[in-house]
Amino acid sequence: MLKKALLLAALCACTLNAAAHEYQAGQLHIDHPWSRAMPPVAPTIAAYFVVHNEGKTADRLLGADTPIAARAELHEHVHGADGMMKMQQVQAVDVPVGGEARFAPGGYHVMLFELNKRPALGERFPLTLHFEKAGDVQVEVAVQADAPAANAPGMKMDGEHKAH
Ligand SMILES: [Cu+2]
Repeated sequence: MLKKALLLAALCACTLNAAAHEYQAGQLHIDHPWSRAMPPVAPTIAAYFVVHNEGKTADRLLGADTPIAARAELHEHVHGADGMMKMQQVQAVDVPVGGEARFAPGGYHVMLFELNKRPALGERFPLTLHFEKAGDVQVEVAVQADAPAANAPGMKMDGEHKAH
């Protein structure tokens, strides 16, 4: 019953905001994959999304690939010793039971290199996520000007508000 209500809320959000989309893959729920629209000269682009684990076993995101880029890497931003933000590749990102893996600007992201196509604002491109347990999950990444509202109706399902 609760599940049904949440689903309806999500559908309503989709009607109001055409860009909102989400995916269910077994115990994993993937919210709104998106990428910031970049100028055509940008050498790389980044993809963001949130993976919720609604099951009873932990999973891990091990990698990704997309037809629009030769290479996709999992990256995180870290504070360097000099106080500057820099990014580095990670081999896997945990999706804990009852928790989430949050890919967002300033944190984890899927970085795409050697682009053979630059999707324009308003377009979507396919991205396949490789999970250790859930296997391969294909999502569509929406190219938009700004980050999605984190607490838009239907987008936030765990009622959790993080300070950062
Ligand atoms: Cu990066």
